[in-house]
Amino acid sequence: MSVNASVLPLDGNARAVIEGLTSQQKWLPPRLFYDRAGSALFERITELPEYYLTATEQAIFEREAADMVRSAGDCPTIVELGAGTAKKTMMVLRAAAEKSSAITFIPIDVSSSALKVARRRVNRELPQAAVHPLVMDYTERFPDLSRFAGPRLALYIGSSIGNFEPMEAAALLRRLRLSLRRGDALLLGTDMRKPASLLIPAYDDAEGVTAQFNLNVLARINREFAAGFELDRFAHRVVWNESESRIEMHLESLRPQRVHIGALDLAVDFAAGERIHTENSYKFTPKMIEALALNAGFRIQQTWRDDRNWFRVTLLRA
Ligand code: AVJ
Repeated sequence: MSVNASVLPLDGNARAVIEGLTSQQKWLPPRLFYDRAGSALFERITELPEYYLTATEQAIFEREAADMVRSAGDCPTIVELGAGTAKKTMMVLRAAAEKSSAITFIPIDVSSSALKVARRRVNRELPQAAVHPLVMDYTERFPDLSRFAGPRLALYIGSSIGNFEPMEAAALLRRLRLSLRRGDALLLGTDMRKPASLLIPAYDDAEGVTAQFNLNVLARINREFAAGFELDRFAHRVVWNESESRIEMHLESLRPQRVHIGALDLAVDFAAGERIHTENSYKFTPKMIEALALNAGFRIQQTWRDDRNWFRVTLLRA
């Protein structure tokens, strides 16, 4: 395989594609799912009957948002990591707006199309809130929040933290902790461990939307890096990894094949049955949440859950 021939510095996505597809165990980072098409597919996933996560967390927020904001205390600045279209966030924002006279909402996401929807939604439903969307990859760097009034409430919901391995997740929250001040708060949403018979369908739905979402990462590499992936030569695979407590998504090559990635001057060989590991989605126990919080320099203040105990929202205090 050859190296990139261009003299231009490679951006983070290009570097990830090269690193991931030239590794022994091939992988791609889950943030690559979220281009315009992928963000739209993710929105469809959240509406699938099998994908219980969104509706379950939504129900927790519907019932408890006022209590969460009461426990968090006065927080004029609300910052959300991986905000997406900020649908679930509205309930927290509304409750916060009732307590603080002026609130500022800073949604952060890698998807600019999703953030446009978020901004429009907040402007329409809560015109008194100031919105400052930031298009950035929060795994690479963190925004400077010092110019925004404190205390701050950070939101990291939807079990997005579940995409990271335990060490990375702790490092990410530690970095978040450093951009906050002592006394600031974090609401963390986590999908809880449950039987594989419930987990697998959530990631392998009958309609095949999650399969499309997974395969879209190859379509994106075709579009953005002039690659020649043929999508019908790969299949969506879902694995429950019990010992690691995570759902894994893979793309399996259905035959031996070579794929050229023009813009990266790269040729990638696949054996039949070889897989690209595209996502981990950790499923938490209370102990895992506790370890994560303590590792990152937060203490657990309060927890809210749904009636089935499938999902939790935990208030952490910096
Ligand atoms: C947005 C990371 C929480 O892991 O459940 C949905 C992404 N992947 N279906 C998840 C996802 C496949 C989702 N997170």
